[in-house]
Amino acid sequence: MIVNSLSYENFHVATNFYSTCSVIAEEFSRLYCSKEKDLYGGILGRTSHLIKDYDVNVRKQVLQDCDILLHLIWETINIGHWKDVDVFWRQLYRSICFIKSVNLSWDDRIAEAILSCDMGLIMGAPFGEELFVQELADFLSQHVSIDSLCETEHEPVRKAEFPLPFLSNHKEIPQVNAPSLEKFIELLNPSTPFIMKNVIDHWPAMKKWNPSYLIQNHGERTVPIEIGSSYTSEQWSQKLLKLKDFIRTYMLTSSNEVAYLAQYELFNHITRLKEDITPLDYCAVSESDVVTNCWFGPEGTVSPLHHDHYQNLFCQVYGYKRFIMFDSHDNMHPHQHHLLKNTSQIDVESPNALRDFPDLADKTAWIADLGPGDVLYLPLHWWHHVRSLSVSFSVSLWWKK
Ligand SMILES: O=C(O)CCC(=O)C(=O)O
Repeated sequence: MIVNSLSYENFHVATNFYSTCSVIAEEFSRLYCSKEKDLYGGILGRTSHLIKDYDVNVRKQVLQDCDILLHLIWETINIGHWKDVDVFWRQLYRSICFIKSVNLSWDDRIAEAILSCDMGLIMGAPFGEELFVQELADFLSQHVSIDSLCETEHEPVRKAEFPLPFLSNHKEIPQVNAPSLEKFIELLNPSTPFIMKNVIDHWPAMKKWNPSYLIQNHGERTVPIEIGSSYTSEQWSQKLLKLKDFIRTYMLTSSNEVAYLAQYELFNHITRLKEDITPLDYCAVSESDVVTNCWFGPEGTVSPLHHDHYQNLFCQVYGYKRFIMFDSHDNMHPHQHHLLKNTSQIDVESPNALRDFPDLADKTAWIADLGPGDVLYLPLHWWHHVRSLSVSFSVSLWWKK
């Protein structure tokens, strides 16, 4: 049992998680009994009862109940369109994953317990649990031993030589050293990109985040990974992978496939990582909550030319990336399909780009090669094509003004 090998303080933490489970199961069983009066309410009622009794012998039964419920809910949440699924099912899914995880951890099945939390975080929805699931996963992943192989030794990252595409007009991006907030607001005025230096150098992430650190500290965590050279390609797919397997397969060994942890709110999932960054004062200008996404992948990831409905402060923490950008007013021939309306049909790296889209010759490509510590300001709706020139970890801060 994990608690036997841990301190009193951790025993206390684990016990708290356990009693929280009983409250959650009871609450859901009450909701279900009134909402559907069916199987779910019945099983949950029994689960909450079993948890309350807090008897080692009932854990097997609780785990069985959890598996039955997860199986049933899985079917419900995966039928039809994801957006049409009542959030209630996803909340229930996350809460059962939590209960299952606590029970597994009491049996010292730590890797399975972490996986259960992660499944709840990825497929489920928050149920007002104030980060219980994230905390449990963080707590457990500090007590799981990751086999430390020599391959995880950290080596300095090198930037690949990648030829610039043949585009008629290039423009270098201006650089500015750690501007004050007032200066930053002034710089926003022409609505053109610029790079800020020395604004994130103090982030602990700048020293910590590298493949070896991430394997050793968060390797057991499961995350959604995109497979394929770009989201517009036909072979594109998604899978759930443990961070250690993602890194080992796609970054530490050569692979024919490109895989990318792309545009993912990783800090809502692995909350401990959030301690490694500090919010930027510049985001104070935002009129709504800042959306923080992580982008982690090997050399060769490509985000095809597209634009977003946000202003962006793109923070390059580890490795190198190349941005090729065009003004928001340029017609970059977006796809017709409503799902790809923000994505251009132009592959700016293709040798045929100018032949296929001759008006590209009239447009200016703003090019920025970002390295560790660089923060790029990318204005609202500016088109951008992004390629990683090494293993790379970036954090984008999307905001509105
Ligand atoms: O880094 C990337 O691959 C794409 C980044 C991006 O599109 C964004 O931050 O909006």
